[in-house]
Amino acid sequence: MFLMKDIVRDPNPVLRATAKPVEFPLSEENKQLAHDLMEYLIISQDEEQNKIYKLRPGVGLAAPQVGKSLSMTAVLIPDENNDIYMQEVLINPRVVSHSVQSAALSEGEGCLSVDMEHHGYVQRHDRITITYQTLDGSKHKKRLKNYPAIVCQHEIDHLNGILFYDHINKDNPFTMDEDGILLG
Ligand code: UDB
Ligand code: ZN
Repeated sequence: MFLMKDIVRDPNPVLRATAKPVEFPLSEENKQLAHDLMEYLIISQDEEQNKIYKLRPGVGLAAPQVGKSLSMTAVLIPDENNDIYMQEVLINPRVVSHSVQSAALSEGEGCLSVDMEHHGYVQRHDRITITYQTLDGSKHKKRLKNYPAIVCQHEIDHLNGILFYDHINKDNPFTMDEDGILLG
């Protein structure tokens, strides 16, 4: 299992590399990686277990964040009732289309790999369509909006060497597009 010490921190160059596509059938090593990424999220969101292992509760964790430059990310996204909205290991994910309308979390963003705080609105697309593969190699297409769309954009950015603060306007961190919406 992954612990906080295994999570690579900015400015490690692996966080700025373009992740390699994952090939199918999945190697045993990559199956284990997929399992371990999701395991981190599950344990980190469990109030008893995250205390024991001192894990920071995460909604997404991408392979480059554990030092593997591979196009794979796990997401475990709760809904308003704290039920599971989306639990998936996304392999070779891509944003294939997106809304013109932008969105940002009103509280800004953080990252398990970024220890420094960066205040400001992280402007993203409010709605996206992604394609990805799952563990068995099957191909999927999914439409996402609002918070789940933000999380998936943050994670897919990791596979392209992009960190959340790259999207914050340097001169005016709290600017938003004309018709952009604030979430949360
Ligand atoms: C997070 N957590 O996981 F709904 F368990 C952030 C951190 C950086 C503050 C740990 C988070 O948003 N909290 C959260 C929300 C829940 C349930 C829960 C925890 N990430 C993931 C990350 O760094 N992935 O690379 C940062 C988020 C900022 C916007 C989307 C992802
Ligand atoms: Zn992150």
